Amino acid sequence: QVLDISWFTESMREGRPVTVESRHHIQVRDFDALEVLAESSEFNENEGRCLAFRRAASVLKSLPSAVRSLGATQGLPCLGEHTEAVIEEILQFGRCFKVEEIQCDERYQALKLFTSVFGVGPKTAEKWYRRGLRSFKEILNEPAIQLNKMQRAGFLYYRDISKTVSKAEAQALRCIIEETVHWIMPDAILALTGGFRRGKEYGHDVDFLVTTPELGREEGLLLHVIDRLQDQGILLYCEHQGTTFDATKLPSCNFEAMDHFEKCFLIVRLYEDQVEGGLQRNPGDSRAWRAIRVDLVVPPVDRYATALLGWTGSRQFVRDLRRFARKERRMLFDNHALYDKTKKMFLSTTTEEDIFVHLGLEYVEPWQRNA
Ligand code: 8DG
Ligand code: MN
Ligand code: MN
Repeated sequence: QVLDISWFTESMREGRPVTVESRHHIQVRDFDALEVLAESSEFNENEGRCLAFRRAASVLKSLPSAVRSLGATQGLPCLGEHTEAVIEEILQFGRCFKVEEIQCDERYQALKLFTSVFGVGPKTAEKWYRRGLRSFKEILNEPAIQLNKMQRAGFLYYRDISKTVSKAEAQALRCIIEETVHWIMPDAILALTGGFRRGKEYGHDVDFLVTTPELGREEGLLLHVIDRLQDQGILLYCEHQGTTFDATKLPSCNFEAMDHFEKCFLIVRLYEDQVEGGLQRNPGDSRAWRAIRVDLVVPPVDRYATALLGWTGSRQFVRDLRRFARKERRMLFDNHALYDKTKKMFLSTTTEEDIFVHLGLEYVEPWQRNA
């Protein structure tokens, strides 16, 4: 089967971001193989190669149907020789030996396991691996290892927060957060962001944006929300970061840069009876609640649109869009602002649509941003 990809290559030639609809997430194997290669490159600090594999995976994901012959990938952009070789092998043998080799590699296995803990990044994981540690048990029994507060929570709630969050659970959390925020400030604005806004059925956490109709009234709101969750007895962990936002700064050129808005990373308790259809469970679980990771971000209202776009993701889509803005439009944009380098001015953005208009792109719906 040969795919008609002319529309696709045309739009890619213009440097447009790849759009991927959420329904394509059911397709597997080739993307999984590329994800293993991307991850392994990340562990080896080869960022360029890591991005190349992720970009190739998102191009494959965006195709209207699965690749069944090598001919079908001819002319597709972003597929380097490594990726071509992987696809060829999978098509021919049903598996990729390089990928299997990585999956059997002791270092890859350890780093993957360690970085699956909330609060443990590749650097810490590497440090533990170099010490000869290979399992959670060894880490927790090693007296010389000092876990920080986030990592302790990561281990404590590991079983719960490493299992997926369902749409129904995200919806239940939305109700809890909404009620809490509106109890404090009835006209506050709350939006569900992240993967669930993109229509995903499952996620690893639930992300929200909170702001106020008038600029400045958001100050102090998040701490109040945190207090209130604490009072309800459902706050299991909280890391609060104050704002370091500077309105005079130009948007970052680094496509990976995190934002400077006030935010918190939480672990929240969700009860069975709050979720329609019940909780996602591990076999043998009998508790009436589970722990869930929640992110709350509070941009000032005049930065709401850029913040919403950034936090809706996907990471890959936003990275592509920023690249397009810089390379094709001489514009810089991040979660804080959109800046036109030719006109040397900030462009005003009230809605996400405004951002696409400024970039000269057709609006891309959240559910099409699953690259
Ligand atoms: P998932 O939770 O279902 O795994 O997917 P997700 O919702 O797309 O991923 P996420 O890790 O929860 O991040 C949501 C988006 O937020 C993602 O595109 C990256 C973006 N993001 C920012 N700033 C920050 C930040 O400071 N920390 C994190 N973790 N994500 C951020 O724009
Ligand atoms: Mn998320
Ligand atoms: Mn998140």
